[in-house]
Amino acid sequence: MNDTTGQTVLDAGRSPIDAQATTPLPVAVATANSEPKVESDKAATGVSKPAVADDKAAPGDSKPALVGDKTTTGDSKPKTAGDTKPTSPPVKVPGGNRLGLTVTDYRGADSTLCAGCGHDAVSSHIIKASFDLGIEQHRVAKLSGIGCSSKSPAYFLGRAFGFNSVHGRMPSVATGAGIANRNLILLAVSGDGDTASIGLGQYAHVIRRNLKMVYIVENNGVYGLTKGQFSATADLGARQKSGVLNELPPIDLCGVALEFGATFVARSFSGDPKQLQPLIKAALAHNGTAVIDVLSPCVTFNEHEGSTKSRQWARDNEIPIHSIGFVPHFDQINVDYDPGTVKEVKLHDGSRIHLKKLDRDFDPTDRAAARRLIDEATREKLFLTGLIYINPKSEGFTDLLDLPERPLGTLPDAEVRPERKVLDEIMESLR
Ligand SMILES: Cc1ncc(C[n+]2csc(CCOP(=O)(O)OP(=O)(O)O)c2C)c(N)n1
Ligand code: SF4
Ligand SMILES: [Mg+2]
Repeated sequence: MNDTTGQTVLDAGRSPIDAQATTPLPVAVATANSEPKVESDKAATGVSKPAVADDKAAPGDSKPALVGDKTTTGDSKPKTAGDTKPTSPPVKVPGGNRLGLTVTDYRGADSTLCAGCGHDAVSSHIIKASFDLGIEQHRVAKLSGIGCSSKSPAYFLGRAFGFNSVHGRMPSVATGAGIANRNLILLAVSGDGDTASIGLGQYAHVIRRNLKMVYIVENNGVYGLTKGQFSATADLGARQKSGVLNELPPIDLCGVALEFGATFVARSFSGDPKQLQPLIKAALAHNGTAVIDVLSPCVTFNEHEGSTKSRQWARDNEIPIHSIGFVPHFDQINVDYDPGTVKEVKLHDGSRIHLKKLDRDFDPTDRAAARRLIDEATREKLFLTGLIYINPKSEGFTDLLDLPERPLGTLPDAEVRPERKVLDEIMESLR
């Protein structure tokens, strides 16, 4: 994922969504083929293709083009990971975003997941959020481990870079990528097995380091890929389809994230685009590890009565703690919220999160309140969703490391390899 061209990369340390119109990507040429029509809000129930919730764009069917694809118009020069170098202005496309791209350009390959899988709905929300923000895909590294959830990065942002790691080891790969190129937008998708079971140690340390990344857990309470065994997030008393009872208490991924020092903790449901899409946008703007624990039902192995991770259960039990809006820093629109009922959280890049109070008075910048909320949810068996905690002044790991402005991956050999003489001196000093 390194920039192998040695090009100068400008504006290191800018926000992922801060490169307004600096690096327009090639615009896909419409072809007569393939991509199904964009679906509306019902997001991926009964379809195996990530539908794009709330989409009004996508004129015509256009197949996503690869970076540097010869069939594209505009700037067809290949882009390198994290490159923020300005090129030509965006080509205006009806219904296009600030880069001149349509929502279709943010899709990936056709999904091979089961029809109705919650993970496809999450992919559709990532597509829509990235389109809305005008994310530059060549700056994105999609990261995952192993599982149905971890397969899903193939189904969104088809022009981005990607790395499918060993089971539970995605955070290490993300850390390496983020350090090698601080301009990368790290967008990780994991599962409850990948994160709460085999990967719990890695989850703890990436959060503790506060690596700037979006960490989405598609949580279905089971190991979907290996046919539905309980994971460590399965609720006490939950039953498998076969009737097997779970007798172990669950690990609450938001609760432990707070314990590990997380600076952004949210919980949502794959079938709630109005809440999940602004949360994904806020996570992309956050300077640190942004955890979003998403209840994402496995319709094949955990959709029966007795499951506490089914679509019906989530619909019947979801209690949003606020309604959430996100205004990116480049958008100057006025938000129509009554004063006194809204909490505004300003992020380091100037983006704003608006939280409209519902039935409870909750301040997501108060860590102790966040802990109480999670305790209450566990005690009362409530499925409370929304932004649970955020530290708007969070400092990401690469800020702490005193790295040079220029991404390490772009430094020439002469600057990263010590001369023979220097190595000899080090060896000598160790004798
Ligand atoms: C080291 C290792 N151990 C076990 C497995 C088998 N395995 C593959 S996926 C998986 C669990 C996936 O569960 P989860 O992360 O919840 O993803 P889901 O399929 O539910 O989306 C397991 C145990 C493996 N691939 N590698
Ligand atoms: S087995 Fe479950 S988690 Fe995997 S694709 Fe099917 S529905 Fe989704
Ligand atoms: Mg799972």
